[in-house]
Amino acid sequence: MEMTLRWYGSKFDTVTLKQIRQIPGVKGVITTLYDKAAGEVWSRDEIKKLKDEVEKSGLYISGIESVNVHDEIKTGGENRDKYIDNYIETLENLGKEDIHLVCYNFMPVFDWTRSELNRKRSDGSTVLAYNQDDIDKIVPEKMFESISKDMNGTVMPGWEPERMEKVKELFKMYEDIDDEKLFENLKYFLEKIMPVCNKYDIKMAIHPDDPAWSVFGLPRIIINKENILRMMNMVDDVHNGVTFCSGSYGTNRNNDLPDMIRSLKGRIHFAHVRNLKFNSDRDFEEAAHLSSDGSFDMYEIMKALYDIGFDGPIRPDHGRMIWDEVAMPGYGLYDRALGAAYLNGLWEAIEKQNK
Ligand code: CS2
Ligand code: MN
Repeated sequence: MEMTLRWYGSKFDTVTLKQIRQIPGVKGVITTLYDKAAGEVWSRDEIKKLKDEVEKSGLYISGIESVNVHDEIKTGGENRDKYIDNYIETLENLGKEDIHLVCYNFMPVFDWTRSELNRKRSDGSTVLAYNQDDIDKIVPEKMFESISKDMNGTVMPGWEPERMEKVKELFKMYEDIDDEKLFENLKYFLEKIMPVCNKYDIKMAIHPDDPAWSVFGLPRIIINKENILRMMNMVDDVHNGVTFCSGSYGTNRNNDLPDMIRSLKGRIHFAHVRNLKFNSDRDFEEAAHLSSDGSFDMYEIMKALYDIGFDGPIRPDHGRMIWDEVAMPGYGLYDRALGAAYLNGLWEAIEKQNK
């Protein structure tokens, strides 16, 4: 296991590399070229510049989150081959710069969906939250407006203004796409990119849909054990793997997280570990990482990762906003640093117990 933190780049992140370097046990960052639109080629120069900047601070790049997949690829549109070629070129440039992990998602239109970005908890911290009744009242096209006023002046992944201007068009693109078609399009994409992944040993790690069910009538497929095993088997290559995100799979309470981890042995290339607190079946909020603050047994999650011999990067995911920090919701420094320290502590204990 390698503890990392997500970093959006000096132009976008309120957290600095210097701060990340001071979190005990964190040596790697998970980063991205945040201003690249889905479908654009990442040049070798741009990647090299990012890499140099990270390395100058005493850290290194553990992986990319995300190289976003264009909607033409997800919908199997007539331009998909062009965008897949661009994606391959980006992977090739990443490979040449010695980067071997790419997280991506295959969610239609919206990335993760939440009904609130600043829900106040009893300790005064604020968190991202999801309430199904509130979501049911939202017109999807208006979703961006409600999200954008809570972004604390930042741009959140998947909620870029340029993208949301086109939200109507985007919905239209998915009109005829159901789960089966989405699976087919994912398979087509994966088959095309596997050769370059094999050549440069790039592990693709698909991020689950969050929440792990259909929202606004859009298809969602990376939601449970059955589907993720289907996805791995349909392109049976070790480079076709997963990001295990406890907070995303965990939105569906039928998902047994430790069991899922065990059945994905060898194919989990990246892990996001965070806790959720369920207030009811239709309402949850993002809790502190500590087990007792939420609904998950974080020890069992870390133990399952340990038991399958997981040796990839792991990162605390969405933190609470605490200590008056102003940052991108979910991506402040303080609570994610606490999360990293806690997860490191669990790991050390599990490791020592097993020796
Ligand atoms: C999210 C996503 O849960 C998460 O990690 O913040 O934005 C995630 O980074 C993407 O879906 C991965 O492509
Ligand atoms: Mn995640």
